[in-house]
Amino acid sequence: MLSLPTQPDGDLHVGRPTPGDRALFNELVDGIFDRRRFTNNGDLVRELELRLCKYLGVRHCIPVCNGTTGLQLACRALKLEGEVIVPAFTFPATVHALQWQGVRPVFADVDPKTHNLDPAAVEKLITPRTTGILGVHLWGRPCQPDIFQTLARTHGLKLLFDAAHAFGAAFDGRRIGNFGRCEVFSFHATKFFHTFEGGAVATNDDELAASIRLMKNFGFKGVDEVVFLGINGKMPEICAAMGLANLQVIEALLATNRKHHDTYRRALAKFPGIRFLDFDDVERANFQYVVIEVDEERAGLSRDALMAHLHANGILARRYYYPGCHRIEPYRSLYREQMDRLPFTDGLCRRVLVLPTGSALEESDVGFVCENIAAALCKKSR
Ligand code: T4K
Repeated sequence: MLSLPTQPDGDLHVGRPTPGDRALFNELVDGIFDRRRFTNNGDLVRELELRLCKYLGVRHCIPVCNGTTGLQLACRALKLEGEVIVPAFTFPATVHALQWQGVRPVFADVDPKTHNLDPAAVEKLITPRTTGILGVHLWGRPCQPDIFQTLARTHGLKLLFDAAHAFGAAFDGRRIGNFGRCEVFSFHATKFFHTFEGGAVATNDDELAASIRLMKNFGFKGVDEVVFLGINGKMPEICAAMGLANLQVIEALLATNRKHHDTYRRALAKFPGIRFLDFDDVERANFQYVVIEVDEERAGLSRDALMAHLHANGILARRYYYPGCHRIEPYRSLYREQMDRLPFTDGLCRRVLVLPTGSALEESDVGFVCENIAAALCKKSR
């Protein structure tokens, strides 16, 4: 027998995964073994795709091995080249997907109120070299996809979205997955909806979907006919089983996230220097991240001091997405001239702290985190 630790390593982490419907998962895994079909577009992957399409109301939702590969496939299938405008306030994978394809990322600043890409800042950066806009629905809140669609149409640009955080979110009554030329989800274990590792490219464009399907399977059209350059972007059956088990609990998880978010807000919004994001009526967020901004002057302590206090008490809050993609390699070396022109992004990188949430936390855990934050703030203001 293997001797592995059986105790959980603490649930007060940002990113604790949801186990989904475990009985269904186990049943599906038995089926995988019975059929001996482990990967290569098996029954469960096909079933997951059907269910995802139905849930999102989209024509195609192609499962892939992770969100990063999904972004790379999308960038390549859209033939992005030259320059593409993208936020720097995002996970590195968003920008890596462009650079990996030899596309120059041009960083636009974000709106400090929403944390999402600012359309006015994007418009100012459009040049004859621009071929596309890569928006990010940060924290699972839609990033004004209607405005970006108009902007892309006006300037003849390709528009795609990194929807890594936004599964289950909607804008103006339409689910994320239906905007731009395509939208890419991450189904990583830390995400609202996950497949352990995984992702999907959602699109209503049949031609684009056909080339992504070929590309994610080495370019194979038939059993031994390869029609163009591809990679291995396939999702295995075990991951699809997790996805199907998670789809069963998605509404309950959304309700839990919403409840935790509201509890945090009720307990903490009264403290000077702590700000929560406000949500618009046209947006349906999934609340998978509880994001606060710590204004050092008004709060009496810095974001980093608050984070250190929480870590010392076993609460693993995270300062996503510090220090911003413009300040990490290879971008800070390659694009020095872009470093100091993102004041709102830099401000958020100094102030934002993400708090633990999700199904691993009880209401009392959220209370414990709030008490610890309150204690740190009160101590400093005494
Ligand atoms: N675009 C955006 C905007 C993204 O946020 C991401 C991924 C992508 C694209 C790329 O999608 P993928 O290729 O990953 O599908 C984590 C995730 O690894 C990453 O997927 C995610 N974004 C990012 C926001 O979070 P780290 O570096 O923070 O991971 P790590 O290992 O520090 O884990 C975070 C916390 O979660 C820890 O406190 C431990 C906890 N955890 C994690 C795992 C994996 C668990 O408790 N159990 C687990 O199984 O990036």
